[in-house]
Amino acid sequence: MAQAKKKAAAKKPAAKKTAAKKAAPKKSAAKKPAAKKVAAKTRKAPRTVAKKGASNQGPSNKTLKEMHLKMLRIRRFEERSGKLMEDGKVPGALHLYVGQEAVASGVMQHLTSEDWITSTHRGHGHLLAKGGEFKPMFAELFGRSTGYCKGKGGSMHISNMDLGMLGANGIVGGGPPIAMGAAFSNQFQGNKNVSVAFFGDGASNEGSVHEAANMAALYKLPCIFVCENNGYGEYTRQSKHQAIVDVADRASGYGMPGVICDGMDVMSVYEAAGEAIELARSGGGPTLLECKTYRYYDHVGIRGMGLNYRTDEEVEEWKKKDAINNFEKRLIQLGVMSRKQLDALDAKICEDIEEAIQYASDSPFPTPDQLLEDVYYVKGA
Ligand SMILES: Cc1ncc(C[n+]2csc(CCOP(=O)(O)OP(=O)(O)O)c2C)c(N)n1
Ligand SMILES: [Mg+2]
Repeated sequence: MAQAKKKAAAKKPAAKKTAAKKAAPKKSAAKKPAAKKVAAKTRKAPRTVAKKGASNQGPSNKTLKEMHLKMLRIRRFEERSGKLMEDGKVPGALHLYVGQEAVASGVMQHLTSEDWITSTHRGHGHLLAKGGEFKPMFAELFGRSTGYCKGKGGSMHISNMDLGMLGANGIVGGGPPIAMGAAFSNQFQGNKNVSVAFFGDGASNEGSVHEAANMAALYKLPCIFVCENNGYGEYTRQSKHQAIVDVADRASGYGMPGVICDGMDVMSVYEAAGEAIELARSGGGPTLLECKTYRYYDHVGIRGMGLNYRTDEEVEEWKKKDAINNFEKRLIQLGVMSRKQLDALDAKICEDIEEAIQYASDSPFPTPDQLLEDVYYVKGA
């Protein structure tokens, strides 16, 4: 049903769908306050709320285990990286992805290394879920020549073309136009690959995001716009930076389906992303997928509690929905993994991380003569 609605929406030309035209009569517009007009428009959006939990033909045990592994690798990598930053071992700022693991893991489960993604300033989780390895990731964070970008990208510009990761990005809203361009290239080449743009609720206000979404819908590009709505843009609550509650409501304005899913539930993300990616692969064009989620730590660094822009109670409430804890309970209930197996896996991940940190620490920094290698510059300029 949800699928049918979305497909119907995708078939209609964008111009016919715009609620703005229907709300045009000046008389009623003059009488109604602006807030009511917005509400009327959003009700007409081709938005669906993704169903919670598994469908009848649920994913295999292998898939469930892979998604769990992705989430746990991200959690442990991020917690350890945050501590290293606090200890002064990582130069610069780290934006941790802890709390949002279900989004990257549920989406990436449907992608291969041939599919492209663009990331954000909070990008470690995206790269790990796309197949990133601990050693070159820590090395990159440490600025070493064995890192994914030979130590010249760091946390906020980490990328790897072999894995289809077009880059984390220090420019908020910088990813979607790149993902849209990659989707254009896929369409032009006639392959079945898709690109996925991850961006935040804050970024959803950027002109670059609107422009990319507009073009993607116009050309029916195989591009999925995944908004990770964690309720804050830096230190500003969502209600203080945009007048809408659901970013997915903007989808109708672009001319694409909008879908909301529970970004704390990897199954919810997996299902919703699966439908959107399938639609894009089969030539049905883009989807705006909004994942409602939360970051446990501060905008930067590893401090989580006692912050002046959100309450500790709010953090505790979200932690009750923790994607990993709840999914582990489900895996045990389903008999997919035992507590003992889960603990052993956790210990192995932590061990691999320590080994990777040692590797990164022992790696050399790039030398001054390598300064201009692998970077774009115009000679003599
Ligand atoms: C173009 C641009 N404007 C402003 C900033 C400063 N800035 C860095 S992160 C951020 C907030 C982004 O919020 P959101 O997109 O919701 O991502 P989140 O941090 O919540 O993951 C801002 C405004 C920036 N880096 N780039
Ligand atoms: Mg945000």
